[in-house]
Amino acid sequence: MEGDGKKVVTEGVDCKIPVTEAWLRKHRLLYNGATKHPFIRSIRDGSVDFTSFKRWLGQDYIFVRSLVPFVASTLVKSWKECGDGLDMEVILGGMASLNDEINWFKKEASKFHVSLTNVIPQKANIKYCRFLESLTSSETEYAVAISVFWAIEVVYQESFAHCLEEGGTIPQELQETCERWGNEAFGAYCKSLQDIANRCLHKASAEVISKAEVSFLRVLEHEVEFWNMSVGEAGV
Ligand code: HMH
Repeated sequence: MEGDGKKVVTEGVDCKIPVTEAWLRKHRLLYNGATKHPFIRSIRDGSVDFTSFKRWLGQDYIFVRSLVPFVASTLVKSWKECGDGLDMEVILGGMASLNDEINWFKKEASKFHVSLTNVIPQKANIKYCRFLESLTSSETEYAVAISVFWAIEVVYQESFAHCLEEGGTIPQELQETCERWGNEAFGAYCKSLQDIANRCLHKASAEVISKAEVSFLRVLEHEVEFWNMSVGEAGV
């Protein structure tokens, strides 16, 4: 694993390819697994099972709520590290959109008759939330936290933007869901997070870059497990 990380340092820094770009090239298969999962494909082609969609809705509501403290901890790190305060504004915008998301989940859940008050978090969700919680520590470097935050957001952005691409036949009831994460403004916000991550990684030590890469991979794995869980393939 460490050897892997060192290889990226050379690719990412010496060849002047931004570090996150190097990761995306190196881990393309896993990244595509997270962004073009059968669940997402089924939304895109309209064959989605609504039981799965409702399961995803309830579980993601729980996930988004536990994303908030992680993003808050990243915000604190940005405030401590970044002099001009511009990073903090991007992350603050992210927190504001999480607030909107939580309200949207409530509205959407009532539309689909999903009760959010007694959702039992499933294994994949619990594991993902625990992973996030482990990263809220002040010992987690800003470069690691911001890379993770970018990865979490970009997976949803790419997944739902893929549904909206030409040739898709999304069920009308799910159009709003796809637009929520697939819209251009959300894409621009993910790009801002990626730029911040690249800047931090560019200045980071080999050890921190390696740690950030491992965390990036963990996010992709958790995302795949989260989709699997939504489809109903994972144990409760
Ligand atoms: C599981 N990953 C998951 N849920 C989300 N809402 C996002 C990423 C994006 O916010």
